[in-house]
Amino acid sequence: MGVGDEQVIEREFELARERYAALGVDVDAALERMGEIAVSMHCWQGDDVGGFEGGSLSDGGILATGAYPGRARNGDELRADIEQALGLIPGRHRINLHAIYAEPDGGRPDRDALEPAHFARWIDWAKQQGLGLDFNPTFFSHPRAQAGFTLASRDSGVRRFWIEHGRACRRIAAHMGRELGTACINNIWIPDGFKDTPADRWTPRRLLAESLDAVLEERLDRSHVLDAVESKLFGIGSESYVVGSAEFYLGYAIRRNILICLDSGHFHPTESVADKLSAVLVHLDGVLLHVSRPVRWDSDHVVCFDDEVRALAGEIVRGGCIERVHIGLDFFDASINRVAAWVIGMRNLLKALLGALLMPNNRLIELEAAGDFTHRLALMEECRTLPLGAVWDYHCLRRQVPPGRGVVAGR
Ligand code: RNT
Ligand code: ZN
Repeated sequence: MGVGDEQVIEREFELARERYAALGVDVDAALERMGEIAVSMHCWQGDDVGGFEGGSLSDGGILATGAYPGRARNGDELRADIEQALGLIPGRHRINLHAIYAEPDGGRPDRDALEPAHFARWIDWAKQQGLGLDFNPTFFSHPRAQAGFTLASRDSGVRRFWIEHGRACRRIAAHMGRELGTACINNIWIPDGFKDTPADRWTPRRLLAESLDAVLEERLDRSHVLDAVESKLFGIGSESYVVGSAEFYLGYAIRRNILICLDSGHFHPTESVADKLSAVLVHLDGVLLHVSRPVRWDSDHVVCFDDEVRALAGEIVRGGCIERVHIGLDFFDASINRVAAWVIGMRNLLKALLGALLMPNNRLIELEAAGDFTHRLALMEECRTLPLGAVWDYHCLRRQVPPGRGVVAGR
């Protein structure tokens, strides 16, 4: 990127600004708002959801495929890779951790014995980098998850172990939130389910509700930790029945006034997660998003700048709910450069948000309210080819990260 390139980007930006202004869109205001958006980048893309426990790969319906070299093998490597990715992503963001990324000094505490101190390196690093942290208990990749059931297990010993893990993780998350001065979201996803048709769909769900109540029993300050529960349609080994289904967790989240986590890979392929925001936010204070890209099934591909992601961004912006929607990414692709996977996914999501901020949203809503659906469609379609790329490149330039042409240059 030379000075000449920068001048071209600035010229293109000026033209784009005029084009948007003609539609009543304030580009400067949109760029200002972009500076306030923090997306939670998932650490697990950096090592194929491996973690640092040294155990075997996931046993819980999670699988990263591919053999691209360079998987991070420890905390220092993972943090260095994250730093490299963040250096190519405009804005100030958050990092989403899992319990398997603990770094205890000597010894290997089991999951039920994890403590805030085991995450001291992450917390110190986050402070130094000015990053918020989010957290997840890890209910998979463990001998006690191998039978396919954790919090909903019929075995009370297994259940108790995972309840203790859940409790420990909430305390760790609250500690992170307190230390970093920004609430840490603690998201619960469990793999529990049946491969084949169950005879009793009721008992596991009753047990899960009881276990969750036990996990959430301790009162913790909501300015430090926010609890979330994540549903799923099916997974590997839970093709016929998932205990924590969408209805189960939506009901639970409403009853307990916690967040629901909507993962864009966890619904029927024709369902729109964008449509769900306005439905659940009527009843809940907030939502956690796991933005992902399903391909035929929940295959966790890198987020693309596709219609689904753009629709999601459009709903967040037009709904004026950006403060209530906590945005995180969730994908793991081991077949391409892992740092690039983060960069591409994060940039696509941010670009979609910028695109949504640059829509003539008030005009569209007015047209709809006036019953002018013809004009609404015409304007929506016209917006698809507005010069978003020019504004995006300028945004990147101002935030001191490579613009689009800079990211792919040299290859
Ligand atoms: C699994 C869920 C869950 C995980 C991460 C690693 O289907 O999407 O969010 O991907 O916690
Ligand atoms: Zn997820």
